[in-house]
Order: sequence, then structure tokens, then C-alpha cells
Amino acid sequence: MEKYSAFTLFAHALKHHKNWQPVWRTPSPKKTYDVVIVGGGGHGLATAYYLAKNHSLKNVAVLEKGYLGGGNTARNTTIIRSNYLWDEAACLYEHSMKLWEGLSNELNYNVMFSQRGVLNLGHTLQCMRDIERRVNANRLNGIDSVVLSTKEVQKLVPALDCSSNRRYPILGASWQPRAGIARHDAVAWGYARAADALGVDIIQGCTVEGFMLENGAATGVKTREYGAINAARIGCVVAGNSSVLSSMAGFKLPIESHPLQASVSEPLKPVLDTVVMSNHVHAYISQSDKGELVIGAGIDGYNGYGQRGSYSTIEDTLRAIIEMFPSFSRVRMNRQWGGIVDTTPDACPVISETPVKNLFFNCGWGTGGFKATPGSGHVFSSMLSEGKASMLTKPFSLERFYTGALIDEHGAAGVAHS
Ligand code: FAD
Ligand code: PYC
Repeated sequence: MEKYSAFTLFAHALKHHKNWQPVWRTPSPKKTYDVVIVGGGGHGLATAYYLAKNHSLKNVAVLEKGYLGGGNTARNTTIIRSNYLWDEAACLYEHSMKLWEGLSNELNYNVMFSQRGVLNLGHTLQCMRDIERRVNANRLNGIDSVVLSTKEVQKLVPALDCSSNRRYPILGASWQPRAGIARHDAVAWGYARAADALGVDIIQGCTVEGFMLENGAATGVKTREYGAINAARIGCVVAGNSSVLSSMAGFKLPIESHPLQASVSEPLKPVLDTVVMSNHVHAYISQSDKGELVIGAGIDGYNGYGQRGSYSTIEDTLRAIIEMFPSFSRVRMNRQWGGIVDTTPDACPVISETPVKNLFFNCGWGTGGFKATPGSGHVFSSMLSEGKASMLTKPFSLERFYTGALIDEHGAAGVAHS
């Protein structure tokens, strides 16, 4: 038998170990990073990866106050779709969908992207008209989207109660076959491992408490644990904490932070092999590979930064699920949790330069940013490398809140969260 040195075996184990941990790094106070990214969620880590991979910027640090992917990235219901109404949003989310389709290969890490399709149910004539409008718009943008009748919906999801005597009968649905779900922590870890391998410094337990500003330009960040860290450019990707960070730099963002909750049931045998969303009764559900029913709510109406929500919201959500799936009424719920999401007035993200030179924000994804993780990182890396917006990101600049060129995706995107 061939003999391997202890070093070779260790290096091999490190390379192929599923529970890879980034080397615990500390920033060098003397160094000026090309880019510092604040926020080690999926979007921040994806940005770092594409900066190093596509823009050859390896002198990059990601600063995360907690642990990687511990924010909304690990708390969401992982629904991935691109069936948005307006061209600007549809193109951005479709860009992301295409990246999802090659992501496990790209990262050499199984993100468990499962294209099992998504149904957005219609319960009234007006819902169906909105669905038809959105499906037509999607098709014009080359996005796979069809309208299904009640019968077709029932065939796809036998457990769904499609009888006409329900309080909210199902009149049909939009169906995007390429939509699906993925494993959220694998996405964060996959990007982290790949960015780390390209030389990015990933620094956990590092809280940004302020910015270093000179003549209207940012020159670095002030951190609680490591003091000042210098940077030529700074990208903030902190989701529900975005307005806290912008106020440190002296400007306001049109963003509100709200709790958003989800829960999972005990594991069941396979019973649901697609994603079902209902705007009208307001709940969404899929079944994870472990068998748990993954159920998500609408936002809690009040503002807050606590990663938890109120009991009544989650109770209403479970009521809505039972309305659609009466056979789930005896299923026991295992866990419930909340994240803190960043909503904008037009339910679209902000990917933008700011009034402070060299300081950029990527936020406002609200309840729908998990699906955007690869696309968001990809386009934000271009912005940070070039210092300006691209075709895809231009419509999402802060300027739209002054010019009024809003991209109103409220409800139209097939999920009504506010
Ligand atoms: P996060 O993962 O929140 O990362 C931001 C990071 O910044 C955090 O780790 C935080 O600790 C760090 N941070 C904050 N302040 C500082 C600081 N001062 N210094 C250093 N670090 C800091 N989207 C979908 O597309 N589909 C869904 O099905 C879906 N369901 C959802 C269900 C729930 C219950 C929730 C809460 C969200 C859901 N979303 C969904 C939205 C999605 O989760 C988010 O839009 C997305 O994960 C945001 O990713 P992010 O990397 O920007 O943010
Ligand atoms: O945007 O698809 C979505 C979504 C589902 C649940 C929360 N957001």
C-alpha cells in the first residue's frame, strides 16, 4: 500500500472535509484592503468570492459580527424563483437563477439546489388576472412561467384541497418549473470556502461600529474587536442592520427593519414535492430533504431588530396552511424562529453608491433575498471593482427614491409581505 505522510493526509482531510472551517483570521492593522465587505451572510460572502474570482481582487476582507451565515441566510425558507413582474427585477432574479443552476459545480460544494417548481396560487378572479399578467410578462422576458387550471394544480399537488366549497377556493396558479429550494447554510459555507481558498480574509466576531471618513470619503471601518481597518472601498451587506450602518456614515436609507418568521414540522414521509405559495391566505410551504415541512409567514407589522416575532403571526400562518392542506392539521411543529428583514418602499433592493465616496450598500432585499444570493454577489462585485453601477444594477440605485422611478414589486412578485 502506498504510504502518505501525515502532512499529505492532513492536507487532504482539510481540503475534502465537509465541515470545513475558515482559518480564524485577524486583520492586519497596517494593511489597506482593496475592499472590505461588512456582513458575512450569503450576499457578502458571494460578493467576496466573485471579487476574487472574476475581478482578481484578492486583497479583500469580510467582517462578520457573529458567525458566517448566522443572519437571514440561515433563517429563511429557501424559495428560489425568478417570476417577478417588472423587467428590471425579473432580469436581476433570472441572472441569479442562472447562477444557481451551475452553483454546486462552480463552488465544488453541494448547495442542494432542487428545481422542484413553485406554484403561486390564485383564490379570486383578481388574483388570477394578476397571475396571468405576471406570467405574460415573465414569458416576454424568456422566463419559464405558465398558468395552470385548478385541475392541473390538483394533479401536481394531491395533498392540496382544491375543492370548490373551500373558504378560499383555488382557481388556478402560476407555475415556474425551474424554481425550487436549496440548502441555505451550504450556500454560505460554499461561498466562504471558495473565497477563502482564493485568499479572502474572512474575519468572524468582528463588529463594525463606525466608518473612518475624510473629506466626504470613507477610508476604512472602526471595529469593536480590532480597532481601525483601512480600505479603498467598503461594501455593506448587512440586511436588517443596514439603516444602523448608514446612520454611522451620516445618511438615512429608505429602509424599515421587520421580523419575519418561519417554522418546521417534525419529519414526515415525502408528501409534497414542489413549493406552494399563496398570496391571498398568506403562507408558503415546501418539504425539506429531511422530511420537515418548511413553513413561512408574512412580516410582523412592527419595526424591530430582535431576531424573533410574535406568536399571533406564526399562528395565522399555520392556520392558512391548514386551510390549504387540511390533512396537515395533526402534524406537530418542531421549531420556530425569526429573522430581521430590510424592506424598501417598492419591495426591491438597493444596490448603490451612497452620498459617501467609496462606500456602497447592497440591501433592501427584504423577504426575498435568498434567491438573489449568487446574482447579488455577482453584480455587487462588479460595482465594488469598477466603482459604478452596471446595466443590471442601475435601476436599483438610491437615486430612484428621488426621481420616483420605483420598481413596484409589492404583491406582483407572487408573495405579499406587507
Ligand atoms: P444576512 O444573512 O442577514 O447577513 C448579514 C450579516 O451582516 C449578518 O450575518 C449580520 O450578523 C452581519 N452584520 C450586521 N451588522 C453588522 C456589523 N455592524 N458588523 C459586522 N457584521 C454585521 N428569501 C428568499 O428569496 N426566499 C425565501 O423563501 C425567503 N424566506 C425567508 C424567510 C424568513 C423567515 C426570513 C427571515 C427571510 C427570508 N428570505 C427569503 C429573505 C432572505 O433570507 C434574505 O433576503 C437574505 O438571506 C439576505 O442575505 P444577506 O446575506 O444580505 O443577509
Ligand atoms: O420571495 O419567494 C420569496 C419568498 C418566499 C418566502 C419568503 N420570500
